[in-house]
Amino acid sequence: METLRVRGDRLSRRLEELGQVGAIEGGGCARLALTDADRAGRDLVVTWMRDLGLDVTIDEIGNVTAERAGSDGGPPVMCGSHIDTVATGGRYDGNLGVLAGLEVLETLAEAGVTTRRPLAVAFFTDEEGSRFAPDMLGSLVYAGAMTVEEAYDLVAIDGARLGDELARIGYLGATPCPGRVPHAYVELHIEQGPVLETGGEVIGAVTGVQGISWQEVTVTGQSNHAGTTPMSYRHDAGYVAAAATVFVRDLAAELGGHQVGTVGTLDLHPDLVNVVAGRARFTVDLRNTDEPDLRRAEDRLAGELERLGAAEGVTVARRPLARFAPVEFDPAIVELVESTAASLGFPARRLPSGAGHDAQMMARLCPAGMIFVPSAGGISHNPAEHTDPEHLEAGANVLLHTLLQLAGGLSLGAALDAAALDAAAPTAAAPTAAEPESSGGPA
Ligand code: HGY
Ligand code: MN
Ligand code: MN
Repeated sequence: METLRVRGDRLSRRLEELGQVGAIEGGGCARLALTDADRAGRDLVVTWMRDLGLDVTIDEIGNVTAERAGSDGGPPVMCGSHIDTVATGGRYDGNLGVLAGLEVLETLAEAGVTTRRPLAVAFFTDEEGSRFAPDMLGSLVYAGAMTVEEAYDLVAIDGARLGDELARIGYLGATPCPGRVPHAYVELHIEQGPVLETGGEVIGAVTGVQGISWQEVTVTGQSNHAGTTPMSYRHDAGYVAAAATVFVRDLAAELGGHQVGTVGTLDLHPDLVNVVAGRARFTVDLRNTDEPDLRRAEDRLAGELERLGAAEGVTVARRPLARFAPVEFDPAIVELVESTAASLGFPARRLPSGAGHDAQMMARLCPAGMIFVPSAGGISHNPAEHTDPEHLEAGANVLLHTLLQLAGGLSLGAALDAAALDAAAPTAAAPTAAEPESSGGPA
């Protein structure tokens, strides 16, 4: 089994074909969660799953799991990711983890290999969160940290209700949430940053995911004439939004370390050249690998918004959209990814993830970990997103042999003692992240 390898050409072909669904200029994809494009992407991947004879289930939040039987029953070793994208997405973010999982199962079927434990590949609903906040929504519900009822009532940035959209695209499944607890979960994903490429490594053994804080800020001032209103008379919501945006940038520079801050959306009203903005609505994405530092950043921003609001005579309302504390992956899995990469001859390094991933939610249920491959130029959430085919194949081969070792196949290096992993599995509920204080979309 040591010589078993995936078919890199077949993986690349499927990525190319899925990349054509919701294709946008520049070679990227636009498949926002629960849109018609997302449905088309889902239908294509489900067809591939069924063509492989896998047992496909759709759960109450639209997560899709395809399972391949093992010689023993019991909980599967699971892999997967997401196939929804941001509106200006690339063709590898999420898609790689799902299609590489499919490739692994097809490779095992062709080789006539049956693992001891069942194997499963899943795609989770609305991982991106950019249409329906919070992100990692499907895996959050799968992990039992949000009820389906609460999720169904989430409102999108375009006003749609999540439950209605899920039914409309035909993916409101019957399999209950929370989902079945897997034996272990491993996610292959592009790094989406510059670390591996800069360091010359091919594989990242991901140690965890940084904390995420999303909030929507609504500033209400007074629309007024741009020419006749003296500056001292103004209650300019646009100015407060701009000053807050600069503050977020400067705060990240001041705090340093892993602190990052982004104002990614900004909407002014009435949005006219000769009218002082009476209302500004924008979002702030703060992240840090360290929870106390992330809280410090949130508190500093809250204080600055209060100061700006008082000085400009406007009101400032804040609405949390997502809040997840940093997550550490299971050390045994991090070690297994690293040793498997070494056994396959791929230079590897450990690193935290700057992006959120479904694996951080699955880590609440079972031992979880991730495998990264390089992103060209560190670019992602951009049609120019690219990963070299040989890196895609390398990642899929590390996934293949990591899953084989977890599922009781032959080991490449030091076999991971399944009993040790069982012992590592969280007995009490895994330390749950701070729950999103609220997760609705715009009111
Ligand atoms: O926002 C994120 O980190 C992920 O792409 N959902
Ligand atoms: Mn992703
Ligand atoms: Mn993404």
